[in-house]
Amino acid sequence: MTHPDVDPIHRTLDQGLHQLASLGGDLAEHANAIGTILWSPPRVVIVGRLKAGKSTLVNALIGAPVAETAALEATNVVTVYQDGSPSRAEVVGTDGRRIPMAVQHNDRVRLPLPTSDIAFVSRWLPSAALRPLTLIDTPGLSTLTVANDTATRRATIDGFDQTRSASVGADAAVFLFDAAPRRDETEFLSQLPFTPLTTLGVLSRADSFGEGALGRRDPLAHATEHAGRLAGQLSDTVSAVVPISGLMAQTSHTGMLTEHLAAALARLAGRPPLDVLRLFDSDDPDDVLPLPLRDQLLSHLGEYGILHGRQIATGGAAALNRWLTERSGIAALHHTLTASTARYALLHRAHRILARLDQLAYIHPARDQIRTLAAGLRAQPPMHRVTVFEDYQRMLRTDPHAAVTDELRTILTAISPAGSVGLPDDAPGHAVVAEAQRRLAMAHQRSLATGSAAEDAALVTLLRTYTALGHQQHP
Ligand SMILES: Nc1nc2c(ncn2[C@@H]2O[C@H](COP(=O)(O)OP(=O)(O)OP(=O)(O)O)[C@@H](O)[C@H]2O)c(=O)[nH]1
Ligand SMILES: [Mg+2]
Repeated sequence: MTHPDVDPIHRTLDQGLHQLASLGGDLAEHANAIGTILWSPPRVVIVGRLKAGKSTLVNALIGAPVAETAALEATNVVTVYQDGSPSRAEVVGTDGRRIPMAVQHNDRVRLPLPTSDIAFVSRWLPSAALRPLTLIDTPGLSTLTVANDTATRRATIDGFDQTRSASVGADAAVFLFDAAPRRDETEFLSQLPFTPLTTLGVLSRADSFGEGALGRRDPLAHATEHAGRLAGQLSDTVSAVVPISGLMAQTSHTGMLTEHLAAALARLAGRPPLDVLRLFDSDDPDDVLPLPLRDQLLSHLGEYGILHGRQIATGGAAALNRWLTERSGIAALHHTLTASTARYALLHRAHRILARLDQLAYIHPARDQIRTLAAGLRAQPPMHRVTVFEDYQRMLRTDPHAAVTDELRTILTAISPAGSVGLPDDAPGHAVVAEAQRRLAMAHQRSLATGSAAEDAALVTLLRTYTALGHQQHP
């Protein structure tokens, strides 16, 4: 992620907010409030079906067991995890009320309001992992638990339209599913204000994928293959699908694995696999492995971790931890999240800031000055990418399969001028100029008869982009 000090979008927005504050009156306060968005990391919301493994993954990403994952207990409030000291929490009511709460070490947060009156809980904890991204855990989507569904919807969808006090203000989503996502899940996702660029698919529970630990195929390899297929099928929804065993990642990343557990697991090395699983299926006392230890191994490692990790466990907890980390898929997820999803989440965050300015211009007596300021901000060269992103977002809603939508996405994902016009990154400069001019002519042609206001705006942006590319000297 780009450091805010050198990120030109960040710098431009910061200057804009200073200008806003200098307009005087209560605008300094407004500038400060909007500045809080600018100075906090982009926010990634984790969504998915009930028991998909969301909280487990949140713990693995944070590196501490802070989110509730008890097998019988579902997450029932939306919780925002952000870096900060001291460790504390604040409940935000659906009426906008904020109630601070102390948090005891490793203690559950006791909620001061009924869950139906809670918009979300803000939870601060000192964590380097939360510096680049704030993570938001949500109650699982399910037709069976309407109350939980409502909480997630309110915080992620409805909050955007209404007072915003009930909204957690997310910039990107991690969408968790096992096997294939169901229709109601993809429908829910399509209602979120995200794009495929700001939505990362995660195939969860990869360690029990397909036939599971005893199947003919390795479930992790099978899940990887399936994730690739799903990414193709879901390309209208997600940027990629990453397979993950949240359980193995959580155990290896939160200090849950102890030398004691590794030694217990090592005692099973060499036993036939069926014998091992039979032992875990029964409640019989066993001299080699007492019942409480068996339960602990199962809840920390799962069947796959037990069967395939027991030989490795003979080398000790550190070796087992390394193996769990490597097999879990957490590194790939982390990389995609911070290198790709976060990049677009930053654009979404800039969009949220501009939207707040627009909203302020709508209600404030100094509306003309604020409007001029916002327009001036949008016209600055570093903000061009944000405009492209906003147009892309609008086009996805209006006409996702239009050629214009595709061109906007190409520009957003390009890493070179050549890429922006759909050419290979190493295409020669004259070819880039020629293609930009060809696209410019096409955009002119198309702007004579557009289908919507969104397309009008998008074409203005495309014309600006191609005009610049068509005049430049490209190496
Ligand atoms: N084998 C296996 N089990 C997992 C994995 N991830 C989560 N689980 C188990 O699945 C159960 C539910 O996990 P949670 O992380 O609480 O799921 P959730 O999506 O947060 O659930 P809700 O908040 O109730 O919607 C727990 O018992 C986890 O230990 C995984 O990758 N592999
Ligand atoms: Mg949960």
